[in-house]
Amino acid sequence: MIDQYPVTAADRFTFGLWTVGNRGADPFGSAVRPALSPVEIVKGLAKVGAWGVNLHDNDLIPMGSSAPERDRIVSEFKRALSDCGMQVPMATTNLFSHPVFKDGAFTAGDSRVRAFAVRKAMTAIELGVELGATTIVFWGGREGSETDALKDPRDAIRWYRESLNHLCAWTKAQGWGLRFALEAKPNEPRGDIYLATTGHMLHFITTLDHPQMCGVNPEVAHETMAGLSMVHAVAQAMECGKLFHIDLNAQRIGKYDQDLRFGSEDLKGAFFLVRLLEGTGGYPAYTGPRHFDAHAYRTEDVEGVWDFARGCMRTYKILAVRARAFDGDPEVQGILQSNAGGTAALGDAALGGTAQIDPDAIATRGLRAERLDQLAIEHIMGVRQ
Ligand code: DIG
Ligand code: MN
Ligand code: MN
Repeated sequence: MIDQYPVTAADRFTFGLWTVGNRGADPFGSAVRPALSPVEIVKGLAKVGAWGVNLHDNDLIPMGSSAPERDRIVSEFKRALSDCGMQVPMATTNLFSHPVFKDGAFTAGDSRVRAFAVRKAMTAIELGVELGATTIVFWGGREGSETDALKDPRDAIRWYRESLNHLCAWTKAQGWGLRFALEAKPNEPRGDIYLATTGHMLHFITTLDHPQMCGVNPEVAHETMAGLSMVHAVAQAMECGKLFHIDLNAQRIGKYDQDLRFGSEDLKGAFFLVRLLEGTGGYPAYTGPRHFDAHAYRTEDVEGVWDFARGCMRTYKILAVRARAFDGDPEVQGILQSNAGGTAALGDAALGGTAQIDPDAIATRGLRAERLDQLAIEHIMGVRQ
């Protein structure tokens, strides 16, 4: 049977080494799957049709590796990338695993830790550049608190800014043309994480010395954990030109960070997110990588991991077709057009015409959102072409 949703390099699907390399350990149980080497992951992702692979520094190079060992590992990885035609569009730094970061990295109260974190990030950025990355993600997993008795959040934010300002200035001086994408999360592993949502990050960027090189990396699970709309977070980032990267996965509200297969929860939210990214609703499409920051269920063996990876990409492709069909549906367009009259830009004419506005008549008008949403549901369910 011909696959109607073939994955191609043009889809720009990427996975992190840590995603398909996740061994299924959780806070209550040890690993259930064997470790996959970075080279095995590159080969496996190429086989399922991914375009690229992302990494934290220590996903590839164990902390404490000697320079010759580091060079050997990188050389072997680069050979696998070349053999498989895989890209490395994004790189990031692990600023959360080592115990030294227990009170944060860029926001640690101990300035020696902050300096160590900035130096580690600089080394990770150099690795990313060596592998061809153009985007550097910063996820401040340990930048938070369990008790605010320990430090004033204003000190933490100031230290965060100081670290990023240094990294922006240093990176710009190298002439690499990199962009930084800041990733928000409301909690876990810290009780509360500073700059908890994409909205917080968008404001924080405006306070930096080099805001133009900084954008956001919203994640479905993280906005959902905060009880917020990922669609609205991404739309706001796109509207101000700050969607530099995106972490796609799935999440049930009110739970720990599940990092589930894309589209496996809240299918309607995934549909409207894909509609934004694909630009079928009239605004420009997102042109960056479609990165799946997710992992397979603990129940899975290695074959199940590749089922997970295929599922992420296939669901995205199916929803992209459904979104195009939805926006190409004459009945959908008819309802959208019937509501388009009130979207004229506010101006003298509109304000001048306020005398003709009959608020009571407008208040009684129905918008046919029920029919429109039913059409969306039917396109998602595949019963309407
Ligand atoms: C978790 O959501 C974070 C880390 O996996 C990584 O730093 C970032 C990259 O997408 N997402
Ligand atoms: Mn993420
Ligand atoms: Mn997550």
